[in-house]
Amino acid sequence: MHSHEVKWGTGQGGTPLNRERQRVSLVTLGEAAGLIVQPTMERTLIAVKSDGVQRGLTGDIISRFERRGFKLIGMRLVKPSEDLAKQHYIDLKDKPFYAGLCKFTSSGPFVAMCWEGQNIVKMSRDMLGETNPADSKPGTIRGDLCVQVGRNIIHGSDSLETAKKEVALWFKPEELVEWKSCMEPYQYE
Ligand code: DAT
Ligand code: MG
Repeated sequence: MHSHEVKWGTGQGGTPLNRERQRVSLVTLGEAAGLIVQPTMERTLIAVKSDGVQRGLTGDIISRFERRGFKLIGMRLVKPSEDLAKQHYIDLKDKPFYAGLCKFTSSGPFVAMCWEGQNIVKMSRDMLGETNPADSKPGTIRGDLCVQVGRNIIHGSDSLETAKKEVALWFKPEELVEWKSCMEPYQYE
């Protein structure tokens, strides 16, 4: 049966399968009309930078993402090459702090992680706080755990497009693990 042939209501087509088809058709119609916006499942790059690792904050940071209900699908502890650090921060290449930033980043250790969840790009940026810890609200990672912009302990992709690029920069496809979380039915309806 094509979706436009679905009989609405409880009469004909009232089997569970048809009811599910009707629901899907209604959602599709709602989306097309712009009435329903489905949140998207996204992936993002979160990294504990060398200052965060040195200060023993890796566990706290991972814990916040776990407790929020996001899913870890990739993790690597690395000492990045200076080239990789430069590539990672390429958008900032004209900033006066670029060289120092890349040098500091490549000193390692650096914990690169890929996390997955609905709307995770924006939600994780909110969890990080502002770039400058001094502007970050208590309760955020930077607002709770650090003081200065050059030692702000964590990286998070700032848009979906950046996230795709950054996850690909730090992870080979086979380093990302597809797994089904047993918590999912209690996090997403
Ligand atoms: P964010 O890490 O919040 O995405 P960004 O991409 O603008 O911020 O900058 C990347 C990193 O560069 C940032 O986490 C710390 C460093 N940085 C930014 N602005 C700086 C500044 N004014 N002085 C020193 N380091 C800075
Ligand atoms: Mg950034």
